Amino acid sequence: MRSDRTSTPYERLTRPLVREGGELRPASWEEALDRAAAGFTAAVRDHGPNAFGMLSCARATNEMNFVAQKFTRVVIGTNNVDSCNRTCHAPSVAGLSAAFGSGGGTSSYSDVEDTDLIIVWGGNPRFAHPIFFQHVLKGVHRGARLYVVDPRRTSSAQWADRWLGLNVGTDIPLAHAIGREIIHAGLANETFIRRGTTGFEEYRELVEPWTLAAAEAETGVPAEAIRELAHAYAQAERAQLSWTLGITEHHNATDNVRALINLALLTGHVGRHGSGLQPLRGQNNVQGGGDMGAIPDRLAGFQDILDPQVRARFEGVWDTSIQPRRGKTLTQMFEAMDEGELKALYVIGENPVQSEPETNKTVRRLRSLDHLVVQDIFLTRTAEYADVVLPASASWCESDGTFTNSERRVQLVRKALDPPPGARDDIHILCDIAERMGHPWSYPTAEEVWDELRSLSPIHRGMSYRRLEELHGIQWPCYSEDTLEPGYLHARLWSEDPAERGEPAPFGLVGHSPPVDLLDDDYPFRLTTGRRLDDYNTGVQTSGFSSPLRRGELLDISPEDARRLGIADGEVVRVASRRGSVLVPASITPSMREGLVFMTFHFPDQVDTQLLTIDATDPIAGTAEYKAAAVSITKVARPADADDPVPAAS
Ligand SMILES: Nc1nc2c(c(=O)[nH]1)N[C@H]1C(S)=C(S)[C@@H](COP(=O)(O)OP(=O)(O)OC[C@H]3O[C@@H](n4cnc5c(=O)[nH]c(N)nc54)[C@H](O)[C@@H]3O)O[C@H]1N2
Ligand SMILES: Nc1nc2c(c(=O)[nH]1)N[C@H]1C(S)=C(S)[C@@H](COP(=O)(O)OP(=O)(O)OC[C@H]3O[C@@H](n4cnc5c(=O)[nH]c(N)nc54)[C@H](O)[C@@H]3O)O[C@H]1N2
Ligand SMILES: [Mo]
Repeated sequence: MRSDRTSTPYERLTRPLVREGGELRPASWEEALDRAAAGFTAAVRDHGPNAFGMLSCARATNEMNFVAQKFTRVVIGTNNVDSCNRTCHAPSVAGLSAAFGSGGGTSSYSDVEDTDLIIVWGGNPRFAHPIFFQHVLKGVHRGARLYVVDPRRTSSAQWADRWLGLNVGTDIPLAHAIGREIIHAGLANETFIRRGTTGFEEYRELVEPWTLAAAEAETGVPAEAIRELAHAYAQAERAQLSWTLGITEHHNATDNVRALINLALLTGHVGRHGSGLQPLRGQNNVQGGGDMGAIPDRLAGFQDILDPQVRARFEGVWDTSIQPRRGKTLTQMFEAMDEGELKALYVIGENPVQSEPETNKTVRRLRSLDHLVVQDIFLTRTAEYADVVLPASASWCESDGTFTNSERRVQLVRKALDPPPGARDDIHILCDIAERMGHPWSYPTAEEVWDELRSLSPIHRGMSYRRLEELHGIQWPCYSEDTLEPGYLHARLWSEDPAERGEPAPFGLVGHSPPVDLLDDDYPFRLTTGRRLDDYNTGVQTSGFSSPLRRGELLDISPEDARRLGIADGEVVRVASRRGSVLVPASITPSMREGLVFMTFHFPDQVDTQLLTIDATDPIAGTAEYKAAAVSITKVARPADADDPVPAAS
């Protein structure tokens, strides 16, 4: 049920805390660091290094992420390091890697300004990626057509030439029908298919059943709109396809990504200026965190942990041996807590209690740990379960370092403010714990971390701080200090010379699989969750300001459904899934389709949306199906009938 915590702003952490007699109490840095290190040492001694897990912060710098993964691999000796990339774009990385051998988006923001057609598929950049959306609008201003594929008519869709409002979880039928229509209309790019791809014949057979009529029945999108998009995309000289969580937060997310990539392979809309594929990464440095190796299967620069030569290079520089196997993903770390296999967790700048699906399960799992260390700038709900809480400085304004954005551009950030007294830089905290565990590292400046990274990661080698400053950022790959690569990837696939072309991109042979949480008479509404403009993720960093636009958590519902259920605007309703229920004010929203409702997860202290979401995950990437829960909606006759407090609409 609902938490009894109020939505008061979070206070900046200024003192370490340690648990004593069940309560957190203030402690000196010495005591807190000793406790943190002792707990990790004990877990490794008693259960081995794989009983440890690290969640690294996607808001913090590349340098901090590099040190966090090095701590995991060298001080502890495991590859169990991951971040919130798992909850958003791990499927994009997996799908792009399977097709092209590397997991980054293929284009630059400038490609979006200089193109003929832009598809925004399963994303709402007007709210969630406003800077990218400015580039989209520039493209539109210069004549590009804009298509938006989203179950909701979002504020991004309101700028589009055409909005395709599909049923949640039917992206593969829609993509396959577009592919089939392109093939049948003779609009496939035969040159590119021959040179740059494999598996076209199998793909053609796979999509054959998805006629326009079959796709209309499954997706709810009119056949004529599907046909229009297919023809427009295939006939455009240049076209950009970008996607976000509407594609990746599903139990079959990697398949979804492959289905979209297929469309680019079919039309040759990749590997050229103005044509490409763009997953818009979520947190400010989630791209960089992965690039630094803060993921369980890759060392810095997307180098495969299973490759002995790669490991040998890192082992030489770090004077250690790296386990020749993939570590646990964030999802697998939580599952391993159930089995008693994961005993110690170091959480730097993540709030899983409020960001993971099924809150009750997450709390039970964290309670099963022997040792939980949380290093954050605020006392989060996750920190409330910690044995040690360490107050950090905020990377984005209180540290030096670099960030990497969605177009793979590495940019310098400079410290602008001093952290509050008592808080310490993330890298220094990591080094203080490493020292207590027998690894006296010294990184007096972020630049020293960066130079170590450059010595190990070929795609970053040419990016000295001096050059990053001079050029206002550099996109990877950048192999040497006197070269720059084009801003788009995979031009090689167009080459006439097979040797230069290298590995072709395979079509992804993926089938449709509807959402796990089925709709039935008891749970007839499809709940999808996502973001609003004025708030950020679990609300920790945005709870402290007021804005006339912020109205707290709301259930967006179509006027037709509201009328049928007799619900007035602002009236509190009960929303229940097979896992839990919450009370939330309804917001009658004309842009919602019938049968669909929407909530955020920005106000967990007011309404805990994660009580409703389902822990069904993509088997390849581990991402949860946040975008598709089955729920019921009932009127709460009088607030007094409610067995828990009713949140007010404001
Ligand atoms: N203001 C703000 N900006 C943010 C954030 C924030 O919290 N607030 N968070 C950041 C983070 S971490 C991330 S990952 C990004 C996320 O950025 P987005 O992915 O753009 O954000 P969401 O609102 O989660 O989801 C996008 C859209 O997916 C649609 N959708 C749901 N189900 C489906 C489906 O089955 N198919 C299709 N095609 N679409 C579907 C939803 O209706 C929604 O409009 O935003 C980042 N930017
Ligand atoms: N229902 C539902 N759930 C979702 C999603 C959804 O669409 N629907 N989206 C998922 C997605 S895409 C994401 S990314 C996750 C987000 O999940 P989380 O990453 O767990 O949530 P945030 O609120 O972004 O938490 C960030 C934390 O980092 C801390 N922090 C910020 N800067 C620093 C720093 O420099 N150093 C340190 N040490 N800490 C710092 C903040 O104080 C905050 O506590 O949620 C996921 N959960
Ligand atoms: Mo995200």
